[in-house]
Amino acid sequence: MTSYHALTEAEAIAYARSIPNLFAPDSELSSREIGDGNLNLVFHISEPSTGRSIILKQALPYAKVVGESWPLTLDRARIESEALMIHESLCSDLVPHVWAFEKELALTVMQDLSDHVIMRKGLMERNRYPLFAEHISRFLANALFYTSDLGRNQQEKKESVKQFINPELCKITEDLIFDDPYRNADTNNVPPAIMDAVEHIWNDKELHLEVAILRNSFLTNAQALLHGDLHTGSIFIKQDSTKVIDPEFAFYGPMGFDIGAVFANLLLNFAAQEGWSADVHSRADYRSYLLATVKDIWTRFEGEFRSLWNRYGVDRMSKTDGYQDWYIQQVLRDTFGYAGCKMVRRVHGLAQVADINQIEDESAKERAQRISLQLGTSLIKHHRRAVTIDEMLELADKAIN
Ligand code: SR1
Ligand code: MG
Repeated sequence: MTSYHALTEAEAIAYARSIPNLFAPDSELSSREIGDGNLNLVFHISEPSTGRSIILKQALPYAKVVGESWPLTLDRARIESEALMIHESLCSDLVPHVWAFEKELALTVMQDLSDHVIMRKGLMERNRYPLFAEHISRFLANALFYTSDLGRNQQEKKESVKQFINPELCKITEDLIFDDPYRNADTNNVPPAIMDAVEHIWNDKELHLEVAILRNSFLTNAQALLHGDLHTGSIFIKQDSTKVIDPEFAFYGPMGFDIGAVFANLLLNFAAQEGWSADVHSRADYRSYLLATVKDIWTRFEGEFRSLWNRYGVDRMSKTDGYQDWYIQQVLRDTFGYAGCKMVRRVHGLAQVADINQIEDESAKERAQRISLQLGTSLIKHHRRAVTIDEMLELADKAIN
């Protein structure tokens, strides 16, 4: 058995060659390390003679974004490959296929999606994806319903909760999303121009209470198997296809955390529009598209989730009159709150977003940061009162006016 070490490109090629039925044993293969995320090595292996290609993703024993001083469990590679396989069993067209997982090397062999782009990049180029709302709402409804106590035998679900205990990756979220942005933490990366707004957040006790409530639910509410990091950098997209990747943060938590992550990242792009187009009409138009997408996703998610519940619900008590409406309302409220937390952490926390940070004009960047903080904090403060998705769109409109 090969003991763990970070693969070189030559070793990645040798490993790819050893996988049965993928490449001819003597064929020419080339490898490029293309990982641009915060945590892993990603090798793109291709066979020029046939055009065939695969991805080898290897977890590093530390967080690449910080360096070797931040050790990180390799078990996240197992979690990721097992979550991908569950997602594939529930919505096979919306995730990459996993061919193999090598535990010792923390290495997953999966479908190459280079014909797609990372959605964050696509949104920064202001592309539109007409099928995205249908795709992501179907992914969310199926992945969340069938792994919850509504769609699954409750004892089997508990076994699955055990399988996805993910303490180290959850700790990253507990700190970077639900703690550090609300105090003067060393991990923060505060843009000097908005120090006043950030200090306001550090001193806002009403806000801290709402964040503590959301953090409590993240810590304790094992509602469904979450992707756990469903931002637009975890989505590969093209006009007719969407693929959800990278579920290494997967664990059982509150459904609204995943839905909120998608909305937060659409809204961060919404906030950044003044940095990406000088034309008032065109950015207003793209902002309307982003808000319409948020509404479309929620509406479709709710419809699909209710329909799965009505057709395939396994729990007698969940059929009690009024329970489904109450449940969906709680998910919506969580979605508001987590969307807000996920916006705030991307402005002055450790890991930020290119939608904002790559804006060249300093005043447009500052405006994007301020809009994101304004909208993020208002979503958090409003979350326990939210009744319809339209309120999210209204808060977004208010933040830019
Ligand atoms: C140390 S990891 C920083 C961030 O990158 C991941 O994508 C997660 O969002 C995490 O919080
Ligand atoms: Mg990731």
